[in-house]
Amino acid sequence: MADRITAARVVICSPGRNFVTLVIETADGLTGIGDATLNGRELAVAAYLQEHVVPCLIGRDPARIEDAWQYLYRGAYWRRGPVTMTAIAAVDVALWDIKAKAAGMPLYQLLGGASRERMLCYGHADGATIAEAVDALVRYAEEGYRAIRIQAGVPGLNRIYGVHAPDAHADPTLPAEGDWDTAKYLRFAPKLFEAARLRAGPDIHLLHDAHHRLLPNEAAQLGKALEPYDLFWLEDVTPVENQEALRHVRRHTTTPLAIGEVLNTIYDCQALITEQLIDYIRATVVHAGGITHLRRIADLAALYGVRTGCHGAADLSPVTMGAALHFGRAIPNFGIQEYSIHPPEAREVFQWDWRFADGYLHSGESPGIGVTFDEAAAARFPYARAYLDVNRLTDGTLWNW
Ligand code: CS2
Ligand code: MG
Repeated sequence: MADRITAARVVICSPGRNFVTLVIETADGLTGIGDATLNGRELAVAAYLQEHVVPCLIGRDPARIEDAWQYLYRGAYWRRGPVTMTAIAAVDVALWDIKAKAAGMPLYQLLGGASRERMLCYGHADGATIAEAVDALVRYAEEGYRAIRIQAGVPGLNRIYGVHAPDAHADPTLPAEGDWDTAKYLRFAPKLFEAARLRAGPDIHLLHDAHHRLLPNEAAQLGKALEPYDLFWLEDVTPVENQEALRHVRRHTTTPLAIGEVLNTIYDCQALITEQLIDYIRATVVHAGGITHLRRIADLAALYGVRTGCHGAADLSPVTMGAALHFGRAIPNFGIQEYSIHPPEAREVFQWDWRFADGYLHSGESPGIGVTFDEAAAARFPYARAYLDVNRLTDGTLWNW
């Protein structure tokens, strides 16, 4: 007799920051969990799941993961987008968690077994000044990181992505406002990497996130200016909706490009990959439809020499990191996994068996995705509305953050 989904519920909690978790239970006594966190729009996904998806899950055979994916994608009629694909991802990961537990295997075994023993990862070295950022870089290198993203404040700018000024804003429940000046940034960035490469030496992989803020030719200028510093990747050089821009950037620089953390279906990634406009695809388990869909993206990328570089900021829950590491362990074209340290309170709600050692992340061997979720503990950390920053140019123009 096939198993049946008997219950599914959405739990929103805030152990250091907001997370949305889907819990699915079956008649055979199995429980699976999926991350449904969309930073700054958490309740949209929670409502999508609770009001529109959960009623359709009860009674379904949890083993039919592909059918569930197709049911939720095609059955919604309204397709794609971060809210829909994050909701589908949460169901997908929870069902893969259940399937692996039913098989008594760590998830990577169901995805084809290990293609590697460990996954290269990168941490975030941030600082208000070049000196502070490079000092942070050295600390990460001393901790064993082999790949480190470095972001620094830009002189004359008060609050930019990756470097948050203190007492950011009057009302913490509304978006704080960052400020931006591309000319200042383009003059500054090469100095940051000259100092970083000097202190880090030639072997540490240096990464940088331009965070969607440059126009196409500015992106080409930056990529070219950073070529002497041999970056592992330059991320989100320009807003990814305009993929024509990447053709221009690619014509002017060989600095490796990584894009895709805001993309959520293979269709959004298709031109970037098939025209080899990028070197790493950043789409992630939680925002790109789960294991089932991200595997399609990774397989397309493998045909074109594009490797994965999955998003892994702290606003993606430990559930996503667990699933991502099983995914990364199995696929042939794994590149690197972003690894942001979750708030310490998260450990009171989520327990995980993956671990960091010597610059790599190691998935665990427990059945499923290797993450557990304590709903009683979650209740101690109630949701509180929070937003990502918005960004303005110095003349007040609303800009990309
Ligand atoms: C960033 C993220 O980690 C990254 O590459 O782009 O920190 C991003 O700003 C957040 O995940 C948005 O919620
Ligand atoms: Mg990024």
